[in-house]
Amino acid sequence: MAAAPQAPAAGRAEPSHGLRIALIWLPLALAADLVIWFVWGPHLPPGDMSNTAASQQFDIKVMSVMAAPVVLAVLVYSGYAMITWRPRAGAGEDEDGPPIEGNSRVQFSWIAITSVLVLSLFVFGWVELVSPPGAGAGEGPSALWKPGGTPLQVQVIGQQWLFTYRYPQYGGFETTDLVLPAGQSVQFNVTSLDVIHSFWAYQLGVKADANPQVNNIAYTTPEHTGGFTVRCAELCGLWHGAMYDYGRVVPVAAFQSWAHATETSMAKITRTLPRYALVYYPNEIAGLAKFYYEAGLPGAGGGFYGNQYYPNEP
Ligand SMILES: [Cu+2]
Repeated sequence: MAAAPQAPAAGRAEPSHGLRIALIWLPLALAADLVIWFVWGPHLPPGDMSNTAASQQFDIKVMSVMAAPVVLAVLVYSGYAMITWRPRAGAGEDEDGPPIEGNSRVQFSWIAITSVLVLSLFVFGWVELVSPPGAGAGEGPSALWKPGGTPLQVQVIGQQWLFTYRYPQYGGFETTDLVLPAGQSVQFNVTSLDVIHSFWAYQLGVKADANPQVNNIAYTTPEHTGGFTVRCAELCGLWHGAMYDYGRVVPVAAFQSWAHATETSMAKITRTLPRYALVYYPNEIAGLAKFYYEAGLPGAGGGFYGNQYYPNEP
C-alpha cells in the first residue's frame, strides 16, 4: 500500500523509506483489520436480525476492513514524513525539496491499487444488491430481484403520522401491530395516503420510501425472533419525529395464530375498509361514514362512499 516517494539520491546511502513505512504500516493494518472483523464487526449496525440486516452488517465490515489500511497508510506516511524529513536547525529550512517526477513505481502502484479497490467495490456492491434480493431497499412497483417461493405479503401504509399494516393473505385486516414470522420471506408493499414517508425497519435492514399512489416493494427474511423499531425516515410534517412503532418477529406458529385471531377479531372493521389494493386515495376512508350510518352510530360526520353521499343522520 505505502509506496512512498523515493527520497532523492543525496550522494550518500539513503535508507529505504518505502520499506520502512511498509514495515510500520503492515502490522498496524493487520491489527486494525482483525479488530474490525472479529471484535467490532458483530456489533456493527443494523445487526443480524434478518438476511438483509446481516448482509448490510457484512457490507460495512468489508468496507471498514478495506478502508482501515488506506487510512493507516496516510497516517503512517504523514507521521513518518514529519519525523524523518522535518527541517533541521540551520539546514536550509526555507528551501523546497526537489520535485518528484517520473517515478514510475509510485505512479504504477497508485493507479493499480486504487483501480483494484474501486473496481472490486463496484463488483461487491452489485453482488450484495442482488443477494439478498434488493438488499432491503424499495425496488419500486415491479421488483427486479425477487426471492423464490411465495413471500408473506405485508402492506405498509404511511400517513401523517403513523404506519398501519395490512395482511392481504389473511383477509386484508389492517392493524398498527407489525408481526412477522421468523424464517419466512416477507414482501413489504409500501405506500402512503398523503405525503412522502419512509418505512425504516431498522433492525430488519429495510428502508423503503412510502409515496402516495406508488407501491414500493421491499423484501426481507427475518431470521431471529425479537423486537425491532420502525421509524419514518422522511421529514413528513409536524409530528414526523413521533412517527415510530415497534414490530416483532415471532416463531411461525405464533405468527399463524396471531394472524388468524386478528383476522377473526377484526372482521367487522375489515369489511368497512377500502378493498385491499396496492395504492389508495385518501378519501376512500370516507367509507367509514357508510359503516357508521348503517350501524346507527353517532358522530360519524357525512361522507362519500364511492359516488354515494351518506349524511350523518338516519
Ligand atoms: Cu412520515
